[in-house]
Amino acid sequence: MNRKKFIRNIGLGAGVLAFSPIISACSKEEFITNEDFLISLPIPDEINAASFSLSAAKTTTDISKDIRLSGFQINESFPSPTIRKSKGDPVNISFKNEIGQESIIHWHGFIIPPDMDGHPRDAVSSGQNYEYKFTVNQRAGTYWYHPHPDKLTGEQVYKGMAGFYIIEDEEEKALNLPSGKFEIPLLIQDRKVNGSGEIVYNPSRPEKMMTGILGDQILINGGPTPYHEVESSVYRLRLLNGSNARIYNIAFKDNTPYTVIGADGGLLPSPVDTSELLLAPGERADILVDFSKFANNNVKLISKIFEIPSSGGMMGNMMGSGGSEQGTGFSLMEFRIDKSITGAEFSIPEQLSESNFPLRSESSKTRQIRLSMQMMQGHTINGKRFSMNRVDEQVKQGDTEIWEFINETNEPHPMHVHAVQFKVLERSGNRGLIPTEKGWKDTVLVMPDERVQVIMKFTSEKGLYVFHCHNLEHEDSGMMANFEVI
Ligand SMILES: [Cu+2]
Repeated sequence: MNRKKFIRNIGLGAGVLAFSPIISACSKEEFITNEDFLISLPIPDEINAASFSLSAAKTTTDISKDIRLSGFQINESFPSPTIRKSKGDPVNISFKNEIGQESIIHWHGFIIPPDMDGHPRDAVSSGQNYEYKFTVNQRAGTYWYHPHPDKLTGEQVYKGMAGFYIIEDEEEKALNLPSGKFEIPLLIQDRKVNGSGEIVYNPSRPEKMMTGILGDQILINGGPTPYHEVESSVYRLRLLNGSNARIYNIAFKDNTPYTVIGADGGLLPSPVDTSELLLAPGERADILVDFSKFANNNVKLISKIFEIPSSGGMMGNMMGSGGSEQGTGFSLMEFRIDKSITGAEFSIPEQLSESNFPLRSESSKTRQIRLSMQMMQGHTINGKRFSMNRVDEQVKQGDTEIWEFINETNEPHPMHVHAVQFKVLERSGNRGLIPTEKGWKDTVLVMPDERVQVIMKFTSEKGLYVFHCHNLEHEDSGMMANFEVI
């Protein structure tokens, strides 16, 4: 391995002081970066057909000359192929499972019938197929797909099964946003690489029980800290955090601001400029970046250091075999700007989409969803671990409800509700709402001690769906629950 890794210590992070003297002996790493940027950014192939197969099988691939992945691939592709469709297009997808474990695919962010949603009870054994037939009748946006079997989701996503599912519609097309080579999907994942250069799924006990698996090797679209050549003009980056547990704070190294135009469920009502943005596992952000604004020719997209109040990450670190704690800074990739090529002028419209979020006054009920950690039990929702056939919540079809996620643990939990898009109403504490929370969401980050209220209207078909933490080790250890639309 000839990769250069720079780790700089800045002493104790503020969060550490809450712990015992033994634990406070560790220091917070400010930045981990691979400065080589040797690999050109891979762009996954696109599927546009009305009928197609997704065949999952065991594979071993060299993802660089130093790093090998023995995992699972869909259609022999890592990451999985990007599916791109228009709103209203019917689709027939045959999922063929040949990975040696049970599996099922979930279409993250879609409002589709319960037997199409990839509920863990629909998992099929290896050697079997699952046939999907549905129509997506919801807003354009950056959605994605990944496996969802009970207790095995973390391993299967980690080993390579995850891809974009992009939906387009007329409202979005009318804006003429950057497209073609000016529209770049970026799937961000972290991985642990062992001494022989193998990516292995081996969460340590503290990672399983507390932090989720945390690695120090960043992969963008499966490429280790890659580079990408761009022109001196405006690009649309579709960011997807497909990591099991790691949260990123998306920024450019020189702090150049960018414009957030979309979130999980598509375009925001209006653009928001920022220079950093938290993106938790499962979340997406659509951003516009004007590369003519950068002073240098080479700019690094990074995850900027951030604090998590009373995070258990240090504990995971202390007990060995985990990657750097949550909040550590990382280089993600490098953009190389060719300043001699300037694209067409693009001015960002002041209004992007019509906002018709549900109002507080329309809500018929407020449900409290307690996220807790119990001795010998692990992570729970309202005191219980997931049980396949127990119905935990019932909601009336057509009703609008407020759900209040209450984090009673010292870990962050990105909470995802299937079959709806919601609007974040408020968050306790100082953080307030972040730019992506001005739009439609299906996953919301709930930090330790926070209470976050979201409002949503249940318009999906009647039946059983799940909601869960999108830290996949938390999900697999039981932080998931069933809700039934009646
Ligand atoms: Cu969690």
